Order: sequence, then C-alpha cells, then structure tokens
Amino acid sequence: MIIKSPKQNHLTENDVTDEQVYHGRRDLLKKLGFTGAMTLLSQSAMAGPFDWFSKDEKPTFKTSELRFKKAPESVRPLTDESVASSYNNFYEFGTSKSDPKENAQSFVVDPWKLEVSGLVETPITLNYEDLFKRFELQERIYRLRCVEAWSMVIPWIGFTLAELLKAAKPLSSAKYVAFETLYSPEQMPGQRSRFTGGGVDYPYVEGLRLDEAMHDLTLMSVGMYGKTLPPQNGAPIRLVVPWKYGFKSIKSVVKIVLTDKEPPTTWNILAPDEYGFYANVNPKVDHPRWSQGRERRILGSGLNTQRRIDTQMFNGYSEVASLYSNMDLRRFY
Ligand SMILES: Nc1nc2c(c(=O)[nH]1)N[C@H]1C(S)=C(S)[C@@H](COP(=O)(O)O)O[C@H]1N2
Ligand SMILES: [Mo]
Repeated sequence: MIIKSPKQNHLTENDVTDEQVYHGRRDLLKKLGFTGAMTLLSQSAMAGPFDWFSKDEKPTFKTSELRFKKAPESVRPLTDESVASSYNNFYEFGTSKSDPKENAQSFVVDPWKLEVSGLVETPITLNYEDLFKRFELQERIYRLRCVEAWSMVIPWIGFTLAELLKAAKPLSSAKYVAFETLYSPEQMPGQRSRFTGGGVDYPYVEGLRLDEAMHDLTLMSVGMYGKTLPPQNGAPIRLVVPWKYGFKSIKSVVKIVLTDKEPPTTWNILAPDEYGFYANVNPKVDHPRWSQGRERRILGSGLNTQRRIDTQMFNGYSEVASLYSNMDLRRFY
C-alpha cells in the first residue's frame, strides 16, 4: 500500500516497482552485515540473460555512505539502483547509455570547487567537504523524466538550491541562475571532439529562472540510494529539477552565476526548435520528432520491469503550476 505524504505526494501505485526488491535486498544485506558491499552484490544479483545494463568492468570509483534526513518510508517505489547508475545520459563521457559508467570511473571529484557568484551580495565557494557539511542533507524521491520519453524513480540526497542561493544573498537585480559543468577534456572524452561529445559545445550549461531555482522542489544533489553520487550520475554535485525534462538537471556543477538575462542552455543552443529554455514536462507539447504523451518507466533491468505509462503535466509536480500561470507553455516550451 502506498501512503501519500504531503511533501512527496506524487508517487502512485503506477510507480510501484522494485520497492520490495530494493528493500528486500537491502534488509538481507543488513542482516548479513554487508551494507557496504551493496552495489557490488546488487549488480551481480541483477545479472541474467536480459541484463542489458550490466557490465563486467570493475569500477575504481568509490561511493560512501551519507548521513541524511530520510524521506518517508511509505514513498519508496524505486528504480533499481544498478539501473539508475548504468543507464545514463552524460555526453561528456560518451553518447550511448552505457558510456558514462564505463568511462567515468576515474573521474576526480575531490578536490572540487563550486562557485556561486554574479548578482549576489556574498559570493560563495564550496569545496568538496562543504558540499556534504554546509547544509543539512535530506532525501527526496523524485521521478526523472528524460525528454527521450523514458523515466525512472530515484532517491536523491541533497539540499535545496534555495538554501545555497540564500546563503549567497541574491541582489534584487538577479532574475536567472546559470549553471556550468566542469570543463576537463583530459578526463572527459566527450569534450575532446565534436564527434565523441554529441556535437555539444562544452562546457555543458543550463539555467533556471530565479523563482524556479528558489522552489522547494529544486535540489542540489550530492548522493543517491544512501550514498555519494557515482560519477556517471554527476558526482560530486548536480542539479535535480523534477518537473522539467532531465537535460535541465545538469551534472558535475562547478559554477552557479546569478544574472539578469536568460542564460544560454546547451540543448537549446544545439536544437532550438526541439529544446526550449523552460523544458517543463508537458504531455500536450510533443517533441517535433516524437510524442511526449507517454513514457517508458524503467524500474529494473529485466524486460518485464519496464512499462508504458501516461506522462503527467509537470511530471506530476502540479504545485509548480503557479510559476507559469500567465505563460503560453506551447510557446515557452
Ligand atoms: N553535464 C551534463 N549534465 C547532464 C547531461 C549531460 O549530458 N551532461 N545529460 C542530462 C540528461 S539528458 C538527463 S536525462 C539526465 C540524466 O541523469 P541520470 O544519468 O543521473 O539519470 O542528466 C542530465 N544532465
Ligand atoms: Mo535526458
């Protein structure tokens, strides 16, 4: 049974999936005293004839357990962790879904520097440790809807972007927030050539209107499934905006700049009539090349763990509607 809670009222029976699998495995591991080896075991446990996600390589990147305020137990219909961390879009590490996990394992996340600057009273620089210590970490279980019409349910850990921005004290002239991913061609094969990087002009950039950035749903994530982020999911810190298409949720962020103008965004630069600045999930506004009315919910790695479901307006996060009350969302797609 799924009990709705006011903060995270967006997961329904339709989402019910690998909850038992995730918990069953986790509880079993705990009983066996194997908490730390969870990733390893869950991956070998997933292996099978239909396991088109798994890879044989041994990752060198280590994630570690985080202390955080848990999301309510009742809302835990999750995509399997091994799938969320092996079926990724992170073009800096290659354009196919298995590339990021394969190519990102030696990505250096510590030391790290995240700068908050621009139209603020107090510019801030966070180092690697600050990312986990400066703000209280909380868990948020969100649906992630990719513009490619697949989706997952992922338990993120992080702090609200609002907390970070408030610490920097935005000036009244600030209207937008611009984000930038690390530029490091030595580490990121996709940044070395147009061909391997999907035609993107790096660094990957994204942006939000300030009121979107300040919304309580907008998260700076430093972890998932109880641990620090794997590099393929945007370690050490990435944005998560659950009511927008996944490409807005920029990974491995090094720079956040408050501005008075709408900032350029990577996918809009690449194909302006296919990807807008707003990119709100909207089943009524189709991508020029495919419908956005339905999506493929990916829950596990087996073929019977995927299902086609209706896409919801704002990905089900209807509380953001007031941000767009006077806007034509066909025009501002
Ligand atoms: N820097 C950067 N951020 C990125 C991307 C990318 O290619 N580069 N891909 C985006 C897309 S299209 C999606 S769907 C999500 C995927 O996040 P996940 O791999 O953690 O599920 O990351 C987004 N953030
Ligand atoms: Mo995406």
